[in-house]
Formats: sequence, C-alpha cells, structure tokens
Amino acid sequence: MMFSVDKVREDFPILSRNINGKRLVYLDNAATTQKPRQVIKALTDYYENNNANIHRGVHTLSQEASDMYDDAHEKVGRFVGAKYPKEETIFVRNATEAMNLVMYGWAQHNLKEGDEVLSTVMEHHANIVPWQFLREKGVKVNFVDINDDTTLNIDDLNEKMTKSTKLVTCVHASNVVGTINDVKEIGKIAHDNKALFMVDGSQSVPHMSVDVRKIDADFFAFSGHKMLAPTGTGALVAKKDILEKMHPFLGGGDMIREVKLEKTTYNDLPWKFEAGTPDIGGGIAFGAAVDYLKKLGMDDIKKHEQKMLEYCFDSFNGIKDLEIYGPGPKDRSGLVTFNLKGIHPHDVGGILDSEYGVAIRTGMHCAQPLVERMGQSSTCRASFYIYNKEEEIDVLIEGLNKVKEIFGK
Ligand code: C6P
Repeated sequence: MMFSVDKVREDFPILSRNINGKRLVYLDNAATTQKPRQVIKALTDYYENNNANIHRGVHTLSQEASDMYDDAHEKVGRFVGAKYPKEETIFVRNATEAMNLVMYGWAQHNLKEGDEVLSTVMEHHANIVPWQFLREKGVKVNFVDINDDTTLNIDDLNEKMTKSTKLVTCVHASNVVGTINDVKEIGKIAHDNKALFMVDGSQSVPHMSVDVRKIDADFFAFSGHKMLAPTGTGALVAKKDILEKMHPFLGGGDMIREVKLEKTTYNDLPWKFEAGTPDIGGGIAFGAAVDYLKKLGMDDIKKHEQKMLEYCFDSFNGIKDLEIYGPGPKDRSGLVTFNLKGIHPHDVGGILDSEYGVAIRTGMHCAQPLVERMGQSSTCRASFYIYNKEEEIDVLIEGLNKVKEIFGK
C-alpha cells in the first residue's frame, strides 16, 4: 500500500509554518529537503544521551557514539547497494565534497599530463569545477554534449572517448531538467574503454531505488541533506579495491594506523578518508533518514513523484506562454523547470513567495553551462518530495496566473 501523504506531512513540523501570511508550500526540495521529527529526534537524542568523540575512548559514551556512527555508514551503504556497506561508504559534508575527494584523492595522484577526464555539459558545477583544477597539471578535461531534448548525446560520448580517457563522470538525474541518464550504459562505455566511472547521484538517491553495483559505478556521490538528513551530510560510496589503493584526502586524526615522524600508515576503510572529528550527530541522523525513506519504500516514493509530475504538467498546459524544459513527466525525476515568457524568474519566485508562501528555486541552479546550452539565462524550478500534494500545485498555478496578471501578460 502506498504511504499516506497526509500522515507523512505530520512528521514535518516546518510544513505547518506560515510564510507571509500563507501556509508554506515548499517546492525547493532539489536544493534541500525538509526534515522529519524522526531525523531531528535522532540528532537531539544523540546530543542528549550519547555525545562523545568516536574511535578514541574506552569509555561507554565513546563506544556508543562509535557504534551508532559506524551503523549509520552501514545503513547508508546498504541503501544504495554497496557490496561492503561500511567499508565502501565515506561520510562527507555534501556531494560537492564527495566529488572533490575523488579529484584530490584519486585523480591528483593517478592522472598525469595527457590523460583525460570526460564529464558532461549537464553537470552541476560540483562535477565540472574540480576537474578543471586538473588542467593545471596538463590533464585534458572534456565535456559530452546533450541532444536538444536534454538527453545525453551518447554518440558524442563515444566520439570524445579516447585511449587517454581515464575517468568518465556524469549526473544520474539532472537538477535542472530532471533528465535521467542511462548510467548503466554510460558506465559500460567507460569500462569498455578502461576508464573509471563516477556518478553524481545527488538527485537520484533521494527519489528512486539506486543500486551502485548494478550501475557498476566506481565512485558514487550524493548528499544526505537532499534526502531528509541534516545539512552537512553526504556520502561517497566507492569500490573497496579502489579506495584501498587510493591516497587519503585529508591527513590527521582517526585516518591513521601508526604515525612515525618518518612515515605514517593509514587506518582501515572508511576511516582512512574521514580525518578529524566528523559530524557524528549528523551522520547518525543520516542513518535515521535512510530508515525513514526505507519505511516509505523508494518505489512508492517514485510513484508519488510521478503522480505529482503528471498533475503539474497537466496544470501547466493550461497556462499560456509557459515553457517547460526537458523531457516529459515519465522520463524525469520529480522536478519541473520552466519560464513564463517575458517575465524574469526572480520576479516569478519573489511574487510566489511574498503573495502565496510558495518556495521555488530560480536562476542557474549551479549548472550554468547547461542552462546556457538550453539557450536560457535563468529558469524557475519546482521540485517535489514525499510530502507535497496536488493542492500545492494548485497554489503554484494560482500564483503563476497572478504573476502574469501583475506583468500584464
Ligand atoms: N543542487 C540545487 O538546488 P551539495 O550542495 O554539495 O550537497 O550538492 C551539490 C550538487 C551536486 N550535484 C547535483 C546534481 C546537485 O543537484 C547538487 C545540488 C542544489 O539544485 C543546490 S545548488
């Protein structure tokens, strides 16, 4: 049985807030989701009952905190199908840090002048900028184009793939247009050409069932805060044999086995990549977020978002001069990017907020090359999650009609 959205809403205290005199309609879930009581409670419970530093103390609190933090790795790793859930799951602050970890830990030490990294034009800046850093050491960085319907151009991928390509990386689901890439196929192309494959799963893991082993991703990055966990949480899930050979990211406490002034040996996975005191409470709450999502069921979450998308597309059809970008509702993740002709997205977003309490995102969505490739300079984006209802789309539509009226369109 599909979960009850009304029941889910009861778990999210913030949803009963009023914004500018109106009930909040939160449609900015691709930026970060709201947090349920269960996650907030996991965080406060930890601080009220178990707070201590991990992996350092023989005392009870330290051991409790260590066990809880270790378990959270196991939960998150298992959630995305990791073969060795604990060892292969590194907690980081966000997806951005996960991808930078691959660049600093793997690429900086394994790539040399003349090697190539192949990313795509449909990436978030976090999967573009770190690779550009490699140009300083003579590594070539190239970007696969999209087709005009915003799907990835696989012919272009095959053409840009060379004997020197050592890493192929792409987004699983686009944060701008919702396009879902066939990561299994892209990964196969990468591996057939002896390149490693990295996936940015920031917009897929929160919204659909993901299995890193089926995808055969060598590195898989995602954010915890886009899937109900606190801000400051994210994960890199990567193959154990690669992590074992990889250089650590940051040096310091907890990532070491033995430190001599001449030479240091490193800790077991995943701790080799988690130097210093981590966000212990956040990590534990990340585990609670996974518990919450698993209870609802990822397939049902996808179905719910599908329903929202179809309702949104149908409703948008009734608005003249509204242009939607990207694929149809069946082929995208739970977000819709659009423009009202002749009205700047910032005006749209501002009026929706001030008059209707509707939160959407406007602008470039940290993906300037994609927005420009689409021939736009800015767009509006409504993104859905488990607690959104069709009535909220009705409020969005009412707001968009009001915006048009204000601008005399
Ligand atoms: N996109 C959005 O509103 P962080 O912020 O590091 O947790 O996630 C970065 C990131 C990486 N890849 C994709 C596909 C993303 O969507 C994001 C975050 C937010 O679209 C904030 S810019």
